[in-house]
Amino acid sequence: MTQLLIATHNQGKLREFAQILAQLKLDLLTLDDLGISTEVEETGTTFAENAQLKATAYMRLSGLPALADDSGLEVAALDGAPGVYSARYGGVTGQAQLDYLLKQLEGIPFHARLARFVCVIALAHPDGAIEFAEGFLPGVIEFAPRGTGGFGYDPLFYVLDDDLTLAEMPAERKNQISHRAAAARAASETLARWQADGKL
Ligand code: ITT
Repeated sequence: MTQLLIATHNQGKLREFAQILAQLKLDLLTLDDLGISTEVEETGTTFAENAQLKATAYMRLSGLPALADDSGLEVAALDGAPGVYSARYGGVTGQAQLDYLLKQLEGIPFHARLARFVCVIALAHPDGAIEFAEGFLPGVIEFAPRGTGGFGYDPLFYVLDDDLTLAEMPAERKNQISHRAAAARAASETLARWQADGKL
C-alpha cells in the first residue's frame, strides 16, 4: 500500500501538505478524491486530541492510512486564545474573523502582540497505530492585514526574520518555515519508518 489520505476539508492546508510532502514516494489522496464529505466534530480540548479524532475517523471511513492536523493561532496577550478554537473564533470567518482578532488586541502595542502558530499532525494506520508530530512558528500580530497569499490568519501574522506577513511571502517560503512544515517534516520520519516496515 503506498496511498496516504490527506484528511482535511481546508483547501489552504491541502495545498500546503501537497507541496510539503511532494518528495515522499507516496500516492497522496484527498477527501474529495474519495468522495468523503463527512465533517468530524472537533470535541477535543487540545490540538493532539482533535488531530487524533480527525485522523482516526477518516482512516476508518477510507480504510487508508490518514494524516490529519489540528492547528491554530495562540496569542500571548489573549492567554493563548483562539488556540483550538481558531477556525470558529468570534463565531465568524474570513475578513470578519481578522477584524474580530484585531478588536481583541485594540490598544496593545507591537511588542506585546507575540503569537505563535501551532500544528499537531496525527497519523492513523488501519492496523491501529497512531503517531503524532508537532511544529511551531513564532510571530507578531500586525495592526492591519497585509498580503493575499496563504489562508486564515496569514495576513495578520508578521514573521520577524522575513519582515513580511505570511500572506506576503511566496508559498514556497511559508512551506519552509511554517508550523505545518515543521510538523510534516517530523511526520515524514514516521512515514519513512512505516514504508520500511512495509506498512505503506
Ligand atoms: P480541517 O479540520 O478540515 O483540517 P479546519 O480549517 O477546520 O480544517 P482546524 O480545525 O485545524 O482546521 O482549524 C485551524 C484554523 O487555524 C484554520 O481554520 C485557520 O483559521 C487557523 N490556521 C491554522 N494554520 C494556519 C495557517 O498556516 N495560516 C493561517 N491560519 C491558520
